Formats: sequence, structure tokens, C-alpha cells
Amino acid sequence: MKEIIVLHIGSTGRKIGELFWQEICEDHGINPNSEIEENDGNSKPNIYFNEISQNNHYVPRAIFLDLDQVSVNDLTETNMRKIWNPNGFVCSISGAGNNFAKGYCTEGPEILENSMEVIRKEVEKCESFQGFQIFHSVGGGTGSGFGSLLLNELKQEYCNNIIFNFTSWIDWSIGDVVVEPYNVTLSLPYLIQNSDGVLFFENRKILEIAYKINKRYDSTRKELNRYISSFACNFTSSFRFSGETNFGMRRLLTTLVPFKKSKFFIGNFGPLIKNPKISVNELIENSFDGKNLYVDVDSTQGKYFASFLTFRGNVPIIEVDEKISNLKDKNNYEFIDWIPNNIITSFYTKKQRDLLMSISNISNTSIIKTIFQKVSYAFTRMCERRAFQHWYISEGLENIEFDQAGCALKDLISEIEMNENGLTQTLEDDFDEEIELEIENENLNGNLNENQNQNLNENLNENLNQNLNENLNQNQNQN
Ligand SMILES: Nc1nc2c(ncn2[C@@H]2O[C@H](COP(=O)(O)OP(=O)(O)OP(=O)(O)O)[C@@H](O)[C@H]2O)c(=O)[nH]1
Ligand SMILES: [Mg+2]
Repeated sequence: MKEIIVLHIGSTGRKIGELFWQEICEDHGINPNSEIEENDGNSKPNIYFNEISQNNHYVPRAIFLDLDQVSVNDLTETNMRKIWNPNGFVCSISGAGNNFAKGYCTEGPEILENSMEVIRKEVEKCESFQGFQIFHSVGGGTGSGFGSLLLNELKQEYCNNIIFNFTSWIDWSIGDVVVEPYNVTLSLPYLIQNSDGVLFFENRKILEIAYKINKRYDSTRKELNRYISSFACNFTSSFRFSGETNFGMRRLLTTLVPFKKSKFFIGNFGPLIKNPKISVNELIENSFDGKNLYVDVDSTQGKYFASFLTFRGNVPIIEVDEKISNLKDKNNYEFIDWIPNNIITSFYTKKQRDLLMSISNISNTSIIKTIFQKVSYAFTRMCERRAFQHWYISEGLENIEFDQAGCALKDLISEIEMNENGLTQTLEDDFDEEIELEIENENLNGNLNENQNQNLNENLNENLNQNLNENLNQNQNQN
């Protein structure tokens, strides 16, 4: 069945998540009473919902985890209140007060065991559990600190399953939380270590997009959350509907992630207004255009490793194929050429809400380094002054954790820059490591004797050298 469990951490995780469930309930014809009203045959509600067969009810496989009870209580006041699993809530009353250390060291551990217990029970109900999808922000204390703590546990206990994060990155727009650069940076090592893929959003950029659409400055958080949830709804179509072009989480990530640490994505959803008069060509073009991305980067400046486009509605596939080959030829967006077929498409004829056509684009591009560089600058300045660090230290975080997180951030930026240049030690290391793992597995299975092992190593080294030489030559030619 390949079930997915969705974890909502902190208030952003809860708010975006609630809208996500509204949209996917609509997609699968499930009403707020959990009853399925229509099923078009291609829909696979069991991926995200537990079926209660006695009464034909579908309950979201959603778990809400928060250190602040108020936020989760809000869920019981909406028209969706009857749909949730009553055992899918874990909260405390203290809150994490925008402090990573409270989420990680003091308040978070108090609800960790209980959270894992609820998660375990949910996993036990699955036939063939695929993985976790996590909504959270890393700007506050719960989504960053408790989120990191939980990621460690999940990775340990479910190392064979996928963890995919929808992560609201630093919020440069509001500026009411001065310590956000700390919270996001302290979270990063845990994302690097434990998550299999992270899709980032920046509130300020989405606000700018909303301003262009609505021509007013007061777009609400709910509007922003709607843009994000529509993106998540479209992007997960591939997991939730059957079709020739569908992907599971693992296959998708294998396609999008060329190097182990290169698993941070950007993207967007369109159109954000109902049925604008635009062609599918323009829709695709818009999805790559930096102006419409949900993070603040210049998409023409980086190198694309891979992109995954999901189309919903009545979309002419031939036109899509033409546009995509065109997109690469025109060279507005530079796709690295040593990964073949790195724009992947997926099509579902069922319309998303009342949109005739819609598209989500999730891309792995080196330009994501921009969002890390901006935070690195702010984080370093604050660390130099040791500003506000006593808030963290008094909760039990050690000074060294700031240093380590800062280094992890800088290392990540350097690694992206090296990958961008095509020839990397990382490539070599990753390759060696993977091969070693493979060999180890083979040995364990008793299928490989020493000679074969040596031959394999020789062949692989030859291939690796050849690849590296080719990349080097290409780079030199380009330069
Ligand atoms: N996109 C989006 N961002 C939000 C929303 N609410 C808060 N934020 C941003 O998220 C960050 C704070 O995260 P929250 O989710 O409120 O915090 P939390 O994880 O609940 O942690 P604590 O409240 O500190 O315990 C800030 O950058 C806010 O600007 C929302 O509804 N949508
Ligand atoms: Mg909160």
C-alpha cells in the first residue's frame, strides 16, 4: 500500500498542514465527516488515510505535535474537526518561546516518548509503510528544536523509510523573532543528517508573490499557507494517484538527489489565480522563473541538477515535451549535462480544485546556496557578539553546538559550490562510499568472492576516473 504518515510540528506545521488536508480530502472526495463521497478509480486514498472499513470512513494519517496546546486546540474549532484521529495529538502547555534549546533540550524531551508512541501505533497500522512527510517551520522553537530531536529518533527507528520535510525557512519579512538565524542554523545539521529531502519556503518571498497578485500588502498568513499547501497537494499527486507517470517517495528522491547532501529543494506551484489565460508553455516557463519561486533566489544563476514537474488537469503532453527540450536549449536555465533526463514529468488528468491546469515544480539547483549564505551572514554576525546565546545556554545547549552548526552551514555552502563545478571530491567520496556499501552488502549475502571484489573495484575506479576526467575536460573547455 505504501502508506505515508504526515507529522505536523509546531504552529506553522499545524496551519499549513490543515490546509493541505483540506485540499487532499477534496482530491479524494472525502468530506469533513470522513466519508468518501466519490472515488474516480485512479485515486489511492489509502496512501494518506486509514480506512475504517466498518463504516467506510477515511481518517487522515496525521499527527500533530506541539509544545503549545493553544495552537492544536484551534483544530477542534474548524469544520474539519471531526475528521482527525483523536489519538493523533501530542502537546504540552509550555511552548518553546522561539528557542531551539527549549524544543531540543528542555521542553521537547518531555513529549518525545509520547510522540514516538503515537507514531509507532500509526506505523503499526500500515501494511507497507513508505515514510514520513513533515510540515514545520525552523524559525520558532518547536519546529526547529523539537523537530530536530524528533528527526534523530525517527531516523534511528525508521532508518529504512523516507523522511521528507516541507520546511518554512527563516522569515525575513516579519522580523519579530531576532533569534531566527540561530534556530534555523541549529536545525540544519539535523536536516542534513536525518532527512532524505527538504523543500524550503521563505515567507517574505511568498508575501512578495502575493502582493503582485493581490496588489495589497496585507496578505494574511492563511493566504501564504494556501499557496504552500496547494504546492504540497499538487506535488504529492504522484504518491496519491495511480498512473503511468507516478513515482513513490523513494524513486522520486533517487531521481532528484545526485549527491548525499544535495537534498535541499526549491520550487513553486501555479497558477495562483483561477484559470488565467495562459498556455502550458507559459505555465512551465513561469514555474522556473525566479519571480515565482517560493524562495528568494535568482534561478538563472545556478546549475540545475534535476527538476520534477507535476501537471494536473487537461494538459497537452506533447506541448509539455516540446517546451522542456526547448527550455534546455534556450539555456536560460542551466541543467548539468552529466545527469541524463533530469527534467522529470508526471501527469494526472484530475483537476486540482477548479483549476483547468496546474503545475508544481520542485528543483534541485545549486542556487539554493543563496538562502544558506544569507543566514550564514546573519548567524556569524550574531555569534561574534554572542548575542542572545545565554537564552540557549541556560536551557542546556552547549556553546560548541553553535560552532558546529555554523560549520555545518558553511560546509554545506562549499559543497554546493563544488558540486556546481561538476568536479568534486564529494562526488568521489559519495561514489566510493556507496560502492563500499554495495560491496559490503554483497559480501554479506555471500555473493562476492575476493577476486570478483577486486575486479569490481577496478572497474568502478576506471569508470569513476573516466567520469571525472570527462567532467574536468568539459569544465576546462567551457572555461
Ligand atoms: N508560512 C507560515 N509561517 C508562519 C506561520 N506562523 C508563523 N510562521 C513563521 O514561523 C516562524 C515561527 O514558527 P512557529 O511555527 O510559529 O513556531 P513553533 O514551531 O510553533 O515554535 P514555538 O512557538 O516557538 O514553540 C516565524 O518565522 C514565523 O514568521 C504560518 O502560519 N505560516
Ligand atoms: Mg508555537
